[in-house]
Amino acid sequence: MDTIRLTVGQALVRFLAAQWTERDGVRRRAIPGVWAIFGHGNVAGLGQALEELGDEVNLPTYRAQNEQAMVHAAAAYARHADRLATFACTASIGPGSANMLTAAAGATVNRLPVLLLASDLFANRRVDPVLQQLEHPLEHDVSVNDAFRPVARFFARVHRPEQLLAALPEAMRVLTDPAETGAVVLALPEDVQAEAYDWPRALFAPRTWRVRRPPPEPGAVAEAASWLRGASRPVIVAGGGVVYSGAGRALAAFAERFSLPVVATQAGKGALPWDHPMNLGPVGANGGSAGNAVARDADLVLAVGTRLSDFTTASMTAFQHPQVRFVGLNVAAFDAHKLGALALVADARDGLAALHAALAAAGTTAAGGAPAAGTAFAGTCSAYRAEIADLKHAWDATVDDLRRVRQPDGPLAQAEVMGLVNDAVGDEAVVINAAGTMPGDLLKLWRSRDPRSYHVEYGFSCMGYEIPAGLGVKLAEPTREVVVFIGDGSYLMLNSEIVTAVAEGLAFTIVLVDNQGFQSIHGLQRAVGVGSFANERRARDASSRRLDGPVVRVDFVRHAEAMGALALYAADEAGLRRALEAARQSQRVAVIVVPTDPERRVPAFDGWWDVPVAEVSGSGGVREARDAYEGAARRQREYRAGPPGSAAAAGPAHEEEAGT
Ligand SMILES: Cc1ncc(C[n+]2csc(CCOP(=O)(O)OP(=O)(O)O)c2C)c(N)n1
Ligand SMILES: [Mg+2]
Repeated sequence: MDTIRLTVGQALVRFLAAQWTERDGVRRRAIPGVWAIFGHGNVAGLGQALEELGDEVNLPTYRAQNEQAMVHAAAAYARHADRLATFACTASIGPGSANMLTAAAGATVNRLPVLLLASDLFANRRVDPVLQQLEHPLEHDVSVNDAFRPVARFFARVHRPEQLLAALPEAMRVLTDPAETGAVVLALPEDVQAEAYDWPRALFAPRTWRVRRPPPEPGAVAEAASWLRGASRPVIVAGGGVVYSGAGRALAAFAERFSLPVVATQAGKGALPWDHPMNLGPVGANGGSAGNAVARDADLVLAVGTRLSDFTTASMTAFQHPQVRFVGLNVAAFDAHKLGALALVADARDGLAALHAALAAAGTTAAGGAPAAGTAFAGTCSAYRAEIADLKHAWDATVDDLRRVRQPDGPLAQAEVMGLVNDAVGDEAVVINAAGTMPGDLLKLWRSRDPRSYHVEYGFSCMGYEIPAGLGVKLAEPTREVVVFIGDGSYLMLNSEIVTAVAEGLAFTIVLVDNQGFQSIHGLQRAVGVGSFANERRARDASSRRLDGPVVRVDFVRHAEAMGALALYAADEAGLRRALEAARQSQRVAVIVVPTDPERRVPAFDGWWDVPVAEVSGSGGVREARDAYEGAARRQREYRAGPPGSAAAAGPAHEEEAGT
């Protein structure tokens, strides 16, 4: 056999550089780069290999400030690249690798590929314990990296070099499979990384991973089409899967042809342009008036590419029609079957095209052999269409009104800030956010034109995702304008990748909304009957002994400036306009600090979120909140058992008798 002698680190570098993905005839590098923070666990292994071979094979190394952040950056890159490419991340043993854990879970929750090369303790155990080794008294092979197992979609500890021959193809298969993807972890002992082996040369030949578009089962398509034809108030819920599969055009064509309203989740927003006549805006706990109205009365919900999280279902209260039925179109069977749905396990784009064709065909036969109406399905009835148009019109007017600046002299309301920023950067810039009050407000108020222009991580809603995601998106599409919205709380948690943006010359705008604390949770806290407690950024008061003293002032402008950013303060409307202009002209990362009034909040539009309130309490406020909670929870529905009487409906045409 033709072999080449390389260390495990060198073999990994050569292998990763040779991996490609292909979809719809477009081929691209699967792993175009590596994020790294070195320590003794990887500096002599993978670090040596990246230095010696990285340039030769065109696998550049990016040096982050925080391991969690580099995994966020990789996940954001993958999301912006429709999951067709991602970064590898190498971290040292112990704390370095453990720091990747949070973002690994975030990637898996959001169904985004990231390849984590976590360094591990000596396989040969000549040194035991090595610095930073977790010593388990009973299980000698346990390390901190075992904590990745529940959050990873694939995990392999490579004790011997030749194990890579089995592990690498599995890792690539999971990374490039749209249904299985998530965090892939290779735990690499410090000694093994530097160990040499005679590898078959074929391992390093270019290899292309075809990203599959599984077709739907014809029987399921026919049944779903017959359900749609029979529905009088159907609605489509568009999730992230619509975006990743590039199904925007198929969705628009389908919705237009049959006059089907479309509502969006956080990951699906942007699948249709905001001003598309069938786009009724967001649905669920953070939904708008139009989206939640059609959802409430829908008798058929076609859920496409969505995980149907509690925010989408408004904690199981969004869909109130007594006979509501669900069709789940999803590449992952796990998601397609949620809410007792008729499952179409398929690629979103091809699944929609199949449904489109089935509905358009004349004389479609309904499931179970019952003939449907003999003519082609023209779409929903005119009364429903008129209702859709009215709802859309009213919702657009509400958004205009919420964004309108009422207090130009400041402090601005968050909604006003969003309107001003959106107007300045347009609807094609990428907006990024993840946690706090902003995801809900952006979902309602931000206007995006295309699927990549809205990037809010709301699967894990991980504080600290925001700025690293700016790096990831900028690396994925350097020419597109990027605006990162970040709260003061998230900024204080993870701001250090500003230094990386400076080092890499990545210019984007960070809008830091300073409302002096964790105001989302502060609002929630008061809604569940608890008073203000440990959420605002306040000093400990000497007499109350609580954190209700004066606000702790933080000079965010000087802080950002100290890291090398262009830093600006925008106290009012005119100031924000000026700062946005300066930031957009800037060749380096810019931070605009905007103080806002936390009490001028965006209202809810019939959206509810289940946050259980204390069942007993000495506080009247808590007891009142509990009563309100119990009242609201009565609207929760159990969808998974199926609509009432559904078992008797359309059974199969022919049933085989059970064997006797
Ligand atoms: C890593 C992490 N820890 C805790 C939370 C829970 N949490 C959600 S929002 C929030 C406060 C965010 O504060 P800030 O960034 O200032 O945004 P604001 O709520 O004020 O809009 C917290 C603590 C989280 N989402 N992520
Ligand atoms: Mg805040």
